[in-house]
Amino acid sequence: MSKYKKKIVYVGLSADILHEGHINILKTAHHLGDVTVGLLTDQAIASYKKIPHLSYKQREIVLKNMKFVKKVIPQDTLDYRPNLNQVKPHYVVHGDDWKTGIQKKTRAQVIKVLKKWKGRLIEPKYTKNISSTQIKQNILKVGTSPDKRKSKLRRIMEAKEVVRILESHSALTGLIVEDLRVIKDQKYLEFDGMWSSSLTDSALRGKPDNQSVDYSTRILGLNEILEVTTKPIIFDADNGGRLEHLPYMIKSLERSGVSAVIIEDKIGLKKNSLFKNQDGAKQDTIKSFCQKIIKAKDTKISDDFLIIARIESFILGKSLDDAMKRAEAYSKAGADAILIHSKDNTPSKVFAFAKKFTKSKYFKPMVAVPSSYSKTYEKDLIKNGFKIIIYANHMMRASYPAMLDVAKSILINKRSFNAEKKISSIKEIINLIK
Ligand code: SPV
Ligand code: MG
Repeated sequence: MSKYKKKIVYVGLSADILHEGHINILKTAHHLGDVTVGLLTDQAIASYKKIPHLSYKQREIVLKNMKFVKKVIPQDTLDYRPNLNQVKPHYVVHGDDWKTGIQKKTRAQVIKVLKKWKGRLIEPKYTKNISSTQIKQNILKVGTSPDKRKSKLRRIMEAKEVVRILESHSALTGLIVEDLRVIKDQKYLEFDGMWSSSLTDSALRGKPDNQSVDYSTRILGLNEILEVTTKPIIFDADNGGRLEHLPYMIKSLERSGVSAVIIEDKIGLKKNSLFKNQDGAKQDTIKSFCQKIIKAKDTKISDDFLIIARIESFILGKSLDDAMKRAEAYSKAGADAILIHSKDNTPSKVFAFAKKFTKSKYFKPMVAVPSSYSKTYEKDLIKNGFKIIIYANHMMRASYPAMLDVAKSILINKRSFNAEKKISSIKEIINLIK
């Protein structure tokens, strides 16, 4: 045994998919001293890239059993400084790939904080042609299992400040949700999942949003989205239909890997909630709607599948008290989250609801659908306590005017050339799906 105390070496890792590049880093770190891995939590990872495939516990087990690793501690933020200030390592080891890109700032912070105790940053050369992000892309191409997909929504809800959902009515729109990534202000932005909307599923088939497109047809369409994506799906189930039929729909959705179903408390011939005129639309009694929630809860197999109750009180001109009474009752009946809907062009009613409900002992995560109050920024929804934001119809609304415009242009110009600058080239479309 050396009489000198071993040096402390800190390595921050996600360790979702371990490859030779990580082994190289850990080996280098191990040569320098005792390795403490700061294992990035789901929250820390979700702040700059996709939520990991494996849970924190699963990733921790792998690392704890590696010979190069002495200790594993959670790193709750992408920022290394809180952990470094505690551990005060002699060395931090990180691949040199973070000199550019989204982690550049993090690197600068590490160098600065290490100076306080004369610690050093060691940066082994990045192992070429291997990256876990690339491996993950390849795995995602193969697909996912229904259980993995289903559990993702709950995990994202725990890991992220807010869950951003975009409407998807086709496999192609599903691919947009799946693949689109934007970096703004050093932050990595993406949609977390898809909304299967009754409105756009109906419009796609040239039918009104009044349940004339049945669940079986919609679930068949959903399968095409499931085939090419891995992100979670929230299904708009209108009012869930008859109590006796509800279990079949719940079972089909859960079997497919859908993460959540939203059931609204309206009865009678269904009308879209954003119609100005809601004459004839009725709200279910609290008792009868709670029976639906209980039936759905009893039917589902896994805790990962969420039952979300949607309150239509504001749509039907009812009071905040009515909405609150319902929210508490639905929560008691077992709803996992509450969607409070409104067709006003300001969020004042849903925010008034949120203010009360966040203080209730029956509080459950809240869902917003800011279609009519679209000027509202996500940050304000977050500040008011909303956890899930659904952009409920925007892919359909984007495609229709674009198609109409091109169709008109062809008619007017009697050739397609004039429309070409507005549309994808044939090459783009061919290359879109590899
Ligand atoms: C849908 O997208 O079908 C919805 C949301 O249910 S809304 O259109 O606002 O009713
Ligand atoms: Mg709907």
